[in-house]
Amino acid sequence: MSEHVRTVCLRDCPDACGLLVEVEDGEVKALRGDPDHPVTRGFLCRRTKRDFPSLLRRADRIVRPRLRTPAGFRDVGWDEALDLCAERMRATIAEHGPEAIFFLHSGGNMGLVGEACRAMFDALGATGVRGGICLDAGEWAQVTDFGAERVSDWRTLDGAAAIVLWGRNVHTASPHLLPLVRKARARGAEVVLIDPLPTDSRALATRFIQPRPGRDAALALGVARVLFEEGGVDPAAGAFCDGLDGFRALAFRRTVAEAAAIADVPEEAIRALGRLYGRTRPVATWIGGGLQRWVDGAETVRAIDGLCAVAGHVGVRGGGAFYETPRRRDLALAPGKARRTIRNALLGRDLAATRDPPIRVGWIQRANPVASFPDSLAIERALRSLDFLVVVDPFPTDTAACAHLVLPPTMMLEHDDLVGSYGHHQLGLARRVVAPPGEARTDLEIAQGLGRRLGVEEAVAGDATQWIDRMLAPLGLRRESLEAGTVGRPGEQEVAWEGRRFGTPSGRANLITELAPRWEAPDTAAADHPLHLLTVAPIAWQASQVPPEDQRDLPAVIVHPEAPGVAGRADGDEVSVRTAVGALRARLRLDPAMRRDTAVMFRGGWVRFGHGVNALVGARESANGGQAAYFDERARLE
Ligand SMILES: Nc1nc2c(c(=O)[nH]1)N[C@H]1C(S)=C(S)[C@@H](COP(=O)(O)OP(=O)(O)OC[C@H]3O[C@@H](n4cnc5c(=O)[nH]c(N)nc54)[C@H](O)[C@@H]3O)O[C@H]1N2
Ligand SMILES: Nc1nc2c(c(=O)[nH]1)N[C@H]1C(S)=C(S)[C@@H](COP(=O)(O)OP(=O)(O)OC[C@H]3O[C@@H](n4cnc5c(=O)[nH]c(N)nc54)[C@H](O)[C@@H]3O)O[C@H]1N2
Ligand code: SF4
Ligand SMILES: [Mo]
Repeated sequence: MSEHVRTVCLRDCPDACGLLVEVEDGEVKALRGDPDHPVTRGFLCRRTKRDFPSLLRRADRIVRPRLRTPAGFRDVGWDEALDLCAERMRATIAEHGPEAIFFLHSGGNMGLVGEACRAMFDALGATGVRGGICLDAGEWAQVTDFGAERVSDWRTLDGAAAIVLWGRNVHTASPHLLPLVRKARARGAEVVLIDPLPTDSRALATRFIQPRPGRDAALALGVARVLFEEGGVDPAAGAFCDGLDGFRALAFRRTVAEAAAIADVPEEAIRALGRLYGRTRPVATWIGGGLQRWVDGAETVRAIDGLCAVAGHVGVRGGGAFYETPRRRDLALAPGKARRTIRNALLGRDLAATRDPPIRVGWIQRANPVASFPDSLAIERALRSLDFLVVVDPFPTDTAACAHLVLPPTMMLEHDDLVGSYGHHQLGLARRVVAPPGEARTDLEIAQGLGRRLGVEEAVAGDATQWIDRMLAPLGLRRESLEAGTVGRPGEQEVAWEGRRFGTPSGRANLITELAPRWEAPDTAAADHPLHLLTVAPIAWQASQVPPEDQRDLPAVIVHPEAPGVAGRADGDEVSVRTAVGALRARLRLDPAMRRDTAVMFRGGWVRFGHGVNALVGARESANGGQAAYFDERARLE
């Protein structure tokens, strides 16, 4: 007998789908998209629909606590494991103070209850992290420009006269936009894709602009200049924007031809985009995460925000500058704040260099920094030099390989939780649909087990149901209200910033008026490392949750057949990709649709299989927002 259970997807993805799970004999038989979910509308991506059930039952799944011994890892009971953790932490606190304990949590699972460990470590006084590896520069930009991050209901796209996918690879990163964009195009809307990479999203586009990576601010300001010159600025812009004169002056610092040269696109492409933004109403712009993974990333998003605002597309139905929306907004999260923080983007360096006290013990949960964070080999070295490292992960990842103790958590479909999307407005309830394998425990139970032993159990008290009710209370919702399906956040505006009333102190959009782009400095990297190295998300896998069998061959590096370093080599040849921080063997793939100055590799692979692309990526932070500037990396082929 099979039954069908309604739940939500907890993977790190803006779509936050509604799932219908078919369960038979206690096993997940099939996953389907919830037809009643307003964004999911009955379909799922492949990485979850096809591959997630097998991930749950993978042979290498860790199902019991594992302790490192001189002879290798051995299974231990939970009591022994947690007693040992508590003993090591107490000893560290006694010798150095609680800040010598470091705590890291990332996006392996987006369930909010499972973040309980954060409250426990905050109560303890441990060191946390600041800045981010994901979308933080763009977050900083949108908060600066509009006072907060907001997106309109995706269904308002039915009113868009044009859609600009600015650095957003819809196919890979948010597939539930696809039907909306296709529908808009079918009724005659223009669809523009702006991406240095010839992604699959090209098939959606009526126009494709392929700029030099990292130069989108120049492109946006060139378009803004065309708007000012040709009367495309909203006549009321002065009433709903602060800094209009300064933004105009910034746009006029370069001619359109100069902007085109900086972005390496035809001048006519900028002029045509200026006419689109100036004459077509409304335009919905979807800003991708990729273009903010640069040192100038926040300024790039600000320039695009400014362009969308002055043209009058923000705050109207069918338009908008869509980026993300805070997934935890208005929920009563456990109180607490890390007493000290180190930088996510410079994790390896900060782990090793922090003093008074130094970091001696680490706890890593729902994160695989050795595969996923920049300069990953420096992180690996720093983790291996700790006195004691605990990693809570269902798989023997590169990070788990550095641990003294690995604790097995339940995964999505194995525990109850609450999720808020960072792409749209729905809040959903995740359910325990199947029993976890072996002795896996929920992230909440693991935090509670340690909290009890360290005298901070208050910070993590209550079962998942109580946590969910408490978090929902400020919204006037209870867990039961979400049982029949996801619900839209109460009070959320269907049209973000409707009526052009923004969340800034003045209530007006705050336009960027200063920009000191690094591209104006001499390009010293170019001679040695002529290629921009973009390490982007693969369509087939979620971040670093990549099974070993998919990492048997060398990782691919895709370049133009006439890119520097290709001469004399053929598709399929082995090459070495070298950057200022490392080198990796790779399989050459030639694609004439690539720019000649750009190479692409896929993120997520593991160091131990020779797929750890972040061994090639230097650690640097964006000038604003503390974002890891992964894409500000140069490479050469050898
Ligand atoms: N070069 C390069 N690197 C990047 C990026 C890039 O563009 N380029 N993008 C970055 C971005 S946007 C992100 S968000 C990060 C993602 O990188 P990570 O934050 O490392 O995310 P994942 O690999 O999805 O998950 C981390 C771990 O959580 C584990 N996990 C899964 N479910 C659970 C659970 O329920 N409980 C616990 N405790 N663990 C679980 C998984 O097995 C995995 O090992 O990667 C970043 N890395
Ligand atoms: N299949 C799959 N889907 C995922 C993930 C995954 O691992 N696999 N990860 C999820 C995560 S963690 C996140 S944060 C979200 C968002 O994931 P993101 O990685 O933020 O995805 P995009 O928003 O599509 O941004 C990536 C695009 O930015 C482009 N780009 C890079 N640099 C530039 C530039 O300088 N200019 C312009 N115009 N474009 C540039 C890249 O070429 C790429 O096409 O997606 C989620 N979706
Ligand atoms: S990973 Fe994203 S697209 Fe795939 S099922 Fe989950 S929420 Fe939906
Ligand atoms: Mo992310």
